Amino acid sequence: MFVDRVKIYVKAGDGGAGCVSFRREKYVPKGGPDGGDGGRGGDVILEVDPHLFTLIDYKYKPSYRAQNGGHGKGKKMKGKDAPPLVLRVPPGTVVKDAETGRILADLTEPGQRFVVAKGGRGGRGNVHFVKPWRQAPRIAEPGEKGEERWIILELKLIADVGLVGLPNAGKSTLLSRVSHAKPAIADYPFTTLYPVLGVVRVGEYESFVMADIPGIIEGAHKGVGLGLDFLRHIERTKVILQLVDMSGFEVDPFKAFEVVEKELKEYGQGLEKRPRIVVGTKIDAVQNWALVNRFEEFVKEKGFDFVKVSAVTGVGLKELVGRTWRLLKEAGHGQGEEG
Ligand SMILES: Nc1nc2c(ncn2[C@@H]2O[C@H](COP(=O)(O)OP(=O)(O)OP(=O)(O)O)[C@@H](O)[C@H]2O)c(=O)[nH]1
Ligand SMILES: [Mg+2]
Repeated sequence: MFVDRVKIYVKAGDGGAGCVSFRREKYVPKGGPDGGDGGRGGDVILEVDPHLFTLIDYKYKPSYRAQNGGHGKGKKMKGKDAPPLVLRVPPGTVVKDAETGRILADLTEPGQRFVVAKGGRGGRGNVHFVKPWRQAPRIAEPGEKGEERWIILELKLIADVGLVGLPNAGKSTLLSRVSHAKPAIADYPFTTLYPVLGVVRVGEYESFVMADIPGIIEGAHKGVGLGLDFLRHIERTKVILQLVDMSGFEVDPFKAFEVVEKELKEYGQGLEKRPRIVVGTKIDAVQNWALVNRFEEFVKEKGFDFVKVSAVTGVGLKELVGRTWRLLKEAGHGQGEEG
């Protein structure tokens, strides 16, 4: 199962208490104070693990507590510092404060860390409280409380290129043809229920990541179908490929184009202004070429590049990858990422 939004509770460890203690030695009836400090409570840390792709682990366990620091002891012994509690998250995890909705961190790089709740400092032992007028202090500090908060983890996948289109447009089939990804493919709408990423090779050394998301239908931005939630996963993409079924069996391409265009707009993140290529799919099964030609003109008038492909015969796939790559380059792909 794919989970891309969870609400969890995190609590850092409390600091250990400082100790009240006095030296006991032979022949020294009243030894001085020797109570040690408490140890630090453990932080709760989020860390990006590049091998994770979902937040599913957090769905079933919504609460996390780091250990408390050890209490101080006699003979000036300091309590043990508690280890941090490290929670692994997939790349692309946005961390929000559940109460205010404020974004606390956007975790994208493998190994990137964020302290989401800070452990409490240990309390000072009674050795620190000696004053000229108070040689035998019976006081020590309690440990500081560890921070606690409710947070929302929201996954926005990191991909360079996003595939959008009506259900059945051929998105998953395309991804399976240009990458090693094995998304579910079937002859009915809403086959894809969660995003799938694939790496598309361009030549020998270069590649980009393509995201297949569930089909979009009219009203997706209002929560109809599956589309709304998943548009989030193309928020980070630099290029959008809009797939339109050209076979003419089921859908009118003009209508198909407008529906998706509208949903991209309504989503509200400027997705409709992203560099985009319109891809005419299932070109091997075209019923009405006049319709295809009219649609091509319509798309070009709108200022988009148009590529005709067939995942069955392979026609146009190479060209599509090439043009996508060029558009990515223009959008600044790969800059500063080498080395
Ligand atoms: N003839 C032909 N059929 C295709 C082509 N590409 C996809 N199909 C068929 O179209 C149907 C839908 O393909 P999918 O790749 O599952 O479509 P999708 O856009 O991922 O659909 P959802 O996941 O429901 O949004 C399947 O039966 C595919 O075999 C193509 O190039 N030519
Ligand atoms: Mg699909």
